[in-house]
Amino acid sequence: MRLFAAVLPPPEGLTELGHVVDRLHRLPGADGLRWTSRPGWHLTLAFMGEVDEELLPELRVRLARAAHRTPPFPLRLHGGGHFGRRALWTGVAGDLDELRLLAERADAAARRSGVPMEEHRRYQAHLTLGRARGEGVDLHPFLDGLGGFEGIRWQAEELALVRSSLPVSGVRGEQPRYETVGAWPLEGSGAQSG
Ligand code: 2AM
Repeated sequence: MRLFAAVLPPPEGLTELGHVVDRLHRLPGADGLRWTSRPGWHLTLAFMGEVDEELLPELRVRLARAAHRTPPFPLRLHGGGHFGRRALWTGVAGDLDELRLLAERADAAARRSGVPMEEHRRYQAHLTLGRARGEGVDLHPFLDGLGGFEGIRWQAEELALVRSSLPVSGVRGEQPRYETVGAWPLEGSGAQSG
């Protein structure tokens, strides 16, 4: 199954972001983006791709350990950003060091469980809001619309393992379905350890 590790913002944070994205939908050019489905909004920590079922027990144990070592930490959704002309996202502020460390631990947990992980890119925390349907989509109006966005502050308290099922229908705009298949509380004491 196709899996990734993530932090899931709380419903209040997502509702608030939803109001901002509603406004983006009304901007000219909004049809040029495939907007991500709201129930699936997440902050990816580590993307694993297809994972062999037989690796799951060990993966779960190792993700639990990663969560156990990480203390809860504050985050908020913040502003906007983009990857080239392809992806529009909202960013994150707060304890980004702890978030990055959790991402590294989730990546290491997967790797040590035997999941062939891609080479490390610099971790850029983001929540994808839309992807360009084609070339030449101007993301500036949407970035402007996200510019002043400051979400509520919340406490990241859980590491989630999410299953992504890709659409098979071929219907235009259909989104992957996301299902949380595991969640472990962050229960570190705050002293950083590997
Ligand atoms: P994205 O939002 O920037 O596309 C599920 O697909 C999640 O894993 C998405 O948040 C996606 O990030 C992230 N992801 C990271 N690397 C990926 C890859 N190679 N293929 C698909 N998704 C990837």
